[in-house]
Amino acid sequence: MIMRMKKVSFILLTLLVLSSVLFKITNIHSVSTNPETGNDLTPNLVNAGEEAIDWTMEEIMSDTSKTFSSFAGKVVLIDFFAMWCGPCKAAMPYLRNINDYYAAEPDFVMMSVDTDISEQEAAIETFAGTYNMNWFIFRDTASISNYYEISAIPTLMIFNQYQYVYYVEEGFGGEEALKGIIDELLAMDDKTAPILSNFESDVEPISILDSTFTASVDITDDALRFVEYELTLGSYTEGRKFWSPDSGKNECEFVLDPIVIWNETQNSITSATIEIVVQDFRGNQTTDTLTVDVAKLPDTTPPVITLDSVVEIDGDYGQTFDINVTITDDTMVLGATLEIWTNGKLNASQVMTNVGDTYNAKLYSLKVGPAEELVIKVNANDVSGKNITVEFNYTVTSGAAGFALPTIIALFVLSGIIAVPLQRLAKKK
Ligand SMILES: [Ca+2]
Ligand SMILES: [Ca+2]
Repeated sequence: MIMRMKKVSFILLTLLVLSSVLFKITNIHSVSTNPETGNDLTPNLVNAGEEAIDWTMEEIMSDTSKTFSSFAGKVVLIDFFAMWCGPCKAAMPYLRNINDYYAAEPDFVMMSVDTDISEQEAAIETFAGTYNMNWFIFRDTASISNYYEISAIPTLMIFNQYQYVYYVEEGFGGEEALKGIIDELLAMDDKTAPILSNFESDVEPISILDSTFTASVDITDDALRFVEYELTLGSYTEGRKFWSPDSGKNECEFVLDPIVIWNETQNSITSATIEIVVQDFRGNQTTDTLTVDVAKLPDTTPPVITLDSVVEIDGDYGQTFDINVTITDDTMVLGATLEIWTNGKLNASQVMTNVGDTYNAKLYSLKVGPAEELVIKVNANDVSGKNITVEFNYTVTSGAAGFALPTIIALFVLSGIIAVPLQRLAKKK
């Protein structure tokens, strides 16, 4: 019976804590300046793995100045709280349990940081007595909650012995979970640097037609602080950093712009390098470099454009034209636009959307008369910058929706060729 009562009250207390964990700060931390020193602090969304900021603040109960760097070598738990915060108060007995549990552990230290610096020292001392806070207490005069972008309290942060952020938790997730993380850090050896193997790309060679690829690597380590990739292709570089990833296989997808590959291969670049930097939570670092071939593909002809269909749809405010063309190229079409000209004037234009080789434009409410002669101009460019415009004559069917190819005559611009580069057309005008 007693056991059951204990269980029930434990569940109720847990529910109380969980139901109100995220209590939003509304009236503080809109400033990014330390109110006492006037120094600017740059707000910085913190990731597990990032370095801790050093600070100096006065510990309220002992009236002594402490710096964060003086706790190097210890696992540090910081509880961000305010006295007006109900969920913070609800978490205090559990924090007290954690502090008592590690009372004999020299490599652990706990502290509560009051995020509301309008709360006075004397009141905090009374509060500390009420909640048996027998650990370090600070008023956040160094604005570290601002630096770490704490937006809700309680927030708990755990730093490892090397002063890297190891864990961040909004709300209070539970005494046992926190003890599990602290134990993990106290037991962590992590003396050896990360070991890398099988660093490879799933595509080789990369080319303008095969420009998306994934670099992967097997990593062996106790705990990774970050994995960072930097790709270099001629003058082009692209970097990616993953904070605190799981140990094991690590992957990074690169989606290269075909134009970049085209330009670099024109400059006789034949390979890309990917440098990887991996660091563990002790600061041990391992690097490796992967070289991936890049193929230079010839691009000798401009895109070829054929008109597939023109469908007219009657509307109250004009005719809607739904136009499909097929565009192919010896390498890659980068984009296409369509224009409709009436009586030598531009009537409407649109960037075409595509699915595979089929490009579509849907132009709404065009003012065109029955049997009016239109010129449909389609411009396409390929990856090497070859640009072409093809013109098609079209006679409006005046409302009769349907496939209209029989009325289309391709306009000859040069003998034997139905298309010329746009620059040439422009010159003729
Ligand atoms: Ca290690
Ligand atoms: Ca081409």
